[in-house]
Amino acid sequence: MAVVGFGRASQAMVRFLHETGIRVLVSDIRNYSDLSPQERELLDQCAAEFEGGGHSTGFLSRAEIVVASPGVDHRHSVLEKVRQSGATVLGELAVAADKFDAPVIGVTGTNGKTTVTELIGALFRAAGKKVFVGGNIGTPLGDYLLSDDEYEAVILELSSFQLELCGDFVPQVGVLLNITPDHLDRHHTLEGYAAAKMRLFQGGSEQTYPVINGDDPLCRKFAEPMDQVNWARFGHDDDFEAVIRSTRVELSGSNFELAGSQLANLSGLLNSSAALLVADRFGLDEAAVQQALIGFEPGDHRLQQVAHYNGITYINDSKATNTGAVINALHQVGGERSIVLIAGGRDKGDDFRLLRKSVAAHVKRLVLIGEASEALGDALGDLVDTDYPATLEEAVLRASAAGKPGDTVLFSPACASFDMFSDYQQRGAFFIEAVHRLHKRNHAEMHQ
Ligand code: UMA
Repeated sequence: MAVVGFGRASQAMVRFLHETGIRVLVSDIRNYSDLSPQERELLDQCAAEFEGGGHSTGFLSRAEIVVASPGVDHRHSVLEKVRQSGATVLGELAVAADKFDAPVIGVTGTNGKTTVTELIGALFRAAGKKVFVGGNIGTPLGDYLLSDDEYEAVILELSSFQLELCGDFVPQVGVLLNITPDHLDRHHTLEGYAAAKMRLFQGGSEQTYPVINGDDPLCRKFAEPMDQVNWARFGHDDDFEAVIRSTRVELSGSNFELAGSQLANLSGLLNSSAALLVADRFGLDEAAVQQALIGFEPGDHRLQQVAHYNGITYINDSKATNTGAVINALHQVGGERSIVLIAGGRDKGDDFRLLRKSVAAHVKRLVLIGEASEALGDALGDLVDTDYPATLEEAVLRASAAGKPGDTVLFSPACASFDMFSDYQQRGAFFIEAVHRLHKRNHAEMHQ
C-alpha cells in the first residue's frame, strides 16, 4: 500500500498499516532532508520506503491501494494516472470503514464541527461513557485504529476532504451543522463541496440517524433530493425534532435550559440542539447532560474575548477561516458600525462579496492582511475605509488606533492562516500577544 502526504493523519495510518503487517510506500512533496527526526524514525520503524520532493506515477503505481492524506487533492494528476493504471485511491475513512468496534458519530458542516464534536464528547463523558474523540479535530483517526482501549462510541469531526474519499464508510449517526461556501479552491463549486459533505448520509436513514440543521437554507437545498432519508432536524421550527425557544432547547418532551452558559447565543443553541439529538438517541442521562451543557467551554480562537483596553474590546476569532464564520461573528458581536475588522490570510476560493451586507451593517473600518488582502479590498473596500498593513502586529496597531471606547476590534480572518502562520492556533496566539504588547507599550508611554 502507498500513502500520499506524510502529515499527522498519514503518520498514524502508516504506523497502523505497518502493525497489521502491510508494507508501506510513503510519498510527500517535502524532501527527506525536510522531515523531522521523529518522522524519519517512524519511516525506519515501519520499514517504509520514502519518495520525497513530489509524487511520481512510477513510485505510486507499485501499490495496489493508495491512501491520500486529507490535505492532498485526489484529483492530483499523478493520482489520476495511478487510478488509470488500476490502483484504488482511498482516504483514511475508507480504510477504517470496517474496523470500528463501537457506534460512530460523524460530525460535519462548514462551521462549528470542532465545537459540536467536543460537546458531544463532553455529554457522553458526563453520562459516564468512554469515548474516542478525533478526526479533523486533530487526533488522527489512525490513533483509534492503533488503540487497544474499548470505547462505547467514536465521535469524529469530518471534513469535506475526508468525506470525499470515504469509500463505504457509514456512521451510526451523522450530523450536518450548516453549509456555506468553503474550500472552493479544492472542490471548485459549492455543489462539489456539498456533495462531499452529503457522503456522510450515503447509508440512508436505515443505517445512519441523520441529524440536520433545519434552519439552514443550503442544508435544506442539498438534503431535499435525498427523499429516502428521514431527517432529524434542529432549529427554530415547532415541527423540528429539536426546537430552540429563546435560550432553551426542547426535544422528546424534555427541556434543556442554556441561559447563563457559554452556549446561550445563536450558534451555541444550534450546536447544542444538534448535540442533544445525539445524546437523546443514545439515551444519555438527562441530568448529566444538562449539567455538562451549562459547564461547557468552547475552545479558544472562536469569538474569544481577549482584552478590554481603553474601552475597546478585542476579540480573537482566528478559527473563522471562511465567509460564513465571519458573517456569524459580525452578527454576534453586532452594534451599528462599531467593529474594526481585521481579516485576510490565504484565499481558499471564497467569494468575499458574501460579506458585503454584514460589513456594511456592522463594520466601521477594515484592516486587511496577507495574500488575500487585495481580493478582500476589491470586494469590500468601497463600503468602509480600509488599511493594508504588512503584518498582523501592525494590523493590531492600526485597528486599535481606529477604535473608540465602545468599539470592538474583531480578528476574524475569512481565510486560512498558512500564508503567515503554521495554523489558526498559532495565528490566534500571535494576535492575542500583539494586543497585550500594544497595551503594555501604551501603558508604559502614559507613565513616562
Ligand atoms: N502534502 C503532499 N502533497 C500535497 C499536499 C500535501 O505530500 O499535494 C504533504 C505535506 O508536505 C505534509 C502533509 O502532506 O507532509 C500534510 O498532510 P495533510 O495536509 O493531510 O495534513 P495532516 O497533518 O495530516 O492533518 C490532517 C488534516 N489536515 C487537512 O485536512 C488539510 C487536519 O485538519 C487534521 O486535524 C489532521 O489530519 C488529523 O486528522 C486541519 C485542517 O486544516 C485542522 N482541516 C481543514 C479545515 O478544518 O478546514 C479541512
